[in-house]
Amino acid sequence: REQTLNQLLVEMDGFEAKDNIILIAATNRPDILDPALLRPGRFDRQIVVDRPDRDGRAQILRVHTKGKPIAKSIDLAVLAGQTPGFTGADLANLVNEAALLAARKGKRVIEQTELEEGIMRVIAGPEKKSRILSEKERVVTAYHEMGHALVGHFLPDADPVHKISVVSRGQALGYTISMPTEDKFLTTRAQLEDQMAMTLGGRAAEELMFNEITTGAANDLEKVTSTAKQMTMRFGMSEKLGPRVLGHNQGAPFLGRDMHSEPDYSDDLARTIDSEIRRIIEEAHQRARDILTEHRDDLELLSQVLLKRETIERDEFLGLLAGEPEDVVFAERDAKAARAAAELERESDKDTAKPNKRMPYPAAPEALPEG
Ligand code: NHX
Ligand code: ZN
Repeated sequence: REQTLNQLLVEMDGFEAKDNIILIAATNRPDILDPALLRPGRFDRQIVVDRPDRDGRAQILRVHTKGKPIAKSIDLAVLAGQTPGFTGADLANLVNEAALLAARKGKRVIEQTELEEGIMRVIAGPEKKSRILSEKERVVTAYHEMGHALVGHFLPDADPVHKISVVSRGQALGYTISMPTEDKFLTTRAQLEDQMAMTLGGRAAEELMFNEITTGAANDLEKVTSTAKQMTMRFGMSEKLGPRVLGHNQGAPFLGRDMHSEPDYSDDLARTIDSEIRRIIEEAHQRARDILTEHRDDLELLSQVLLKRETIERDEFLGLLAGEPEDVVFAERDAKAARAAAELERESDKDTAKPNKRMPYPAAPEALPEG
């Protein structure tokens, strides 16, 4: 590595102003670059490539859908709005997944359903229909997910609930997706607190309904612990500790150079940090329990609907909470499913007559990791 660096510096020193050579390089470890590389006359401009914003995502989607048969009804700006936090690679991936799905179904164009499934695959991985849960596990999963959803719904500063599902995807037996309404650059303390309560809503629902807890909340607990730790040690959000940073590498936790360096605070402060992290998590946990206790009827009713329907979309969730009967809430989806089934029937008849009228590029279903 040293030799590469030295050779690079030597070569760069050979440039004359008249050579018209611009050298561009990229790294995802800016923290460990040798300072010699960044001196004037060497790499002297830095362009930070952040995650794209909504407009950036629309433009990236334009690039990745070029040459792919996208239905005319698809608005890439809307799709960009449905993918906050996605990177360019995520967007490329979602379009590719959607194209494969459309091809596999023998469709001529990629439609909204395929794009939505593409989004879900990027967020949570492909569906694992083959993972068969026991009835008890399905029930626990439904209550766990509905716990997240209800706590999120009743807290003003949590992101709105987008989709709730007990269909396995990737590592997860179920999931609740909440999404910010717009790109966020700053997060308030209230937002972090509500987000933590929502994340603990799954475990809290298990406690209230079954007086028993499971290993399933592991990932939720990791998220909550990390948030509470950052609030205390990085964002100065503990009144007891004040607006200060505690510990090293707070700027880039995963890029840290010296992972095992000494703490920069006393043993005494370490105890306070621990107790603050603990207090923040316990308060979020208690808030989740309070909300679910208050809305226990909703929890029971909606969890049963979730068990039956497997996935609940935002509008359906709001309808059910407003007291609309299940068959009314799902009328649109049921009608659409019936139409799609009829359509598929007709399409497959046509395809047998004219087998060449399929999508122009090869479907590669065997390339998809599907459980
Ligand atoms: C297992 N998975 O490992 C099974 C397959 C509480 C109903 N035996 O919190 O599925 O138990 O709201 C990355 C992402 C472990 C790493 C997810 C490591 C999940 C998901 C455990 C639902 N939904 N948990 C959830 C869940 C599990 C796990 C992970 C991870 C459950 C819960 C996983
Ligand atoms: Zn969970």
